[in-house]
Amino acid sequence: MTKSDSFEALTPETLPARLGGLPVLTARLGADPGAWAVREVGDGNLNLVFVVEGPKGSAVVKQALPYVRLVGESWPLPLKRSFFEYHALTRQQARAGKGTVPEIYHFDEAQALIVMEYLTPHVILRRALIDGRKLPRIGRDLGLFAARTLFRGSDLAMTARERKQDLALFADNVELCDITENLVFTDPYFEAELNRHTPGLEPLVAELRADRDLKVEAQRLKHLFAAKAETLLHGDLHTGSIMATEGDTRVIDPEFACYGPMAFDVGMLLANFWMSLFSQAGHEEDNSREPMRAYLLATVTEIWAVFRAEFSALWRSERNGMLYARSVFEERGDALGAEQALDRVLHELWDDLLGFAGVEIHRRILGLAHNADFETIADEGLRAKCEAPALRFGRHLAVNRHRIHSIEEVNALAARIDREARA
Ligand code: SR1
Ligand code: MG
Repeated sequence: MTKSDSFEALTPETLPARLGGLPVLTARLGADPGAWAVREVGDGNLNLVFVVEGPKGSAVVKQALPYVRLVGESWPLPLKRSFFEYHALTRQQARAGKGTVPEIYHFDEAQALIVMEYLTPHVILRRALIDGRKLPRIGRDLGLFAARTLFRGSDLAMTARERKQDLALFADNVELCDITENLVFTDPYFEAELNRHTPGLEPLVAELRADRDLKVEAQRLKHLFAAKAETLLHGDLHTGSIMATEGDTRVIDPEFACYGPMAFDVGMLLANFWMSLFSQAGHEEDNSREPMRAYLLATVTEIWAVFRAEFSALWRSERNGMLYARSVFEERGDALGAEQALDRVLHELWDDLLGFAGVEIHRRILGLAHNADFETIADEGLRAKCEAPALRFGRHLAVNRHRIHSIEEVNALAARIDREARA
């Protein structure tokens, strides 16, 4: 990690001269920066992303901007988010394993930039799902990633001192947490200034914003997100934060990392697969997306099954932290007690992830930051027809989360609501 001069945003033209002296880059790309080809490829809401290719190899340079790219300079955002992203990536790699996130080559705190592996021929998972591509590994890889990062970043695995020190480090990621707190849990449920929705949804939007049970549940979930500092979250684990090929899955972009409830990451992740399901009709020609729908639901089932199995295995083998101490259970001959406690923890996680999934769906359709699954449906009438059942499904999850018992039940409901909307 190095510090250099005061912040200045890179451009494709200035990058070779400004970073040409970095040994990590010259070693990887070639010694002559004049021979590097640079292109800016950032299509997210916040940052600059450059792909740099030289005679010997390639790298990505990601740089934070002092404002929200999606909105402009009127919404300032601190550069320190790249510090949290860098630290989250190092922890995720340690907890989930090498090859689950991009390899980090260099971090410059003052320039808010991270130099990392260029993932190629990877594609953003969301884009692949829009295109109807079925990537066979993602269910297993994402279930493992979530279980390992969430378990190993919590008091189940860490000592109290270790976790509290880490909690203190990430507690300063205030502004990005604030974005999540407002954009996910609050803005969708009233006429917030930056909200927008597809024309035609007005009656349903009004119904949802007048729905007291939904509003109370969304605020209970916000309370949980803000108050339950259970583990280090990725914080923005949607299908746009995943790059994949047929044989490899990488999780990127953890700048929203903060301590929060385990269920948040899992809920956001599953919500994005369900949204993909509801959006398929907008990308379909001649009923061709039926196998894709089956694949999406099977992937949801697999993520949850792999997550549960891995979390349970870690509970049995690596539960050496402050919580649910072995001295109370196994070491007293009460292994069954530890299993009972595991069931309770998983049950609570399940209830909460459904709620987080519900509000994530709402905010991607009603709030500021929409997702490409729906946004790329050019015909607004068709888009609204895809979004409306997703909104109803999200409402059902958020309000009824304590009364839903299995992933099969949720998937069957999603499939039915989607089918009926297309009939
Ligand atoms: C102003 S940032 C909007 C959204 O983009 C990011 O990807 C996060 O999802 C955030 O909520
Ligand atoms: Mg992002």
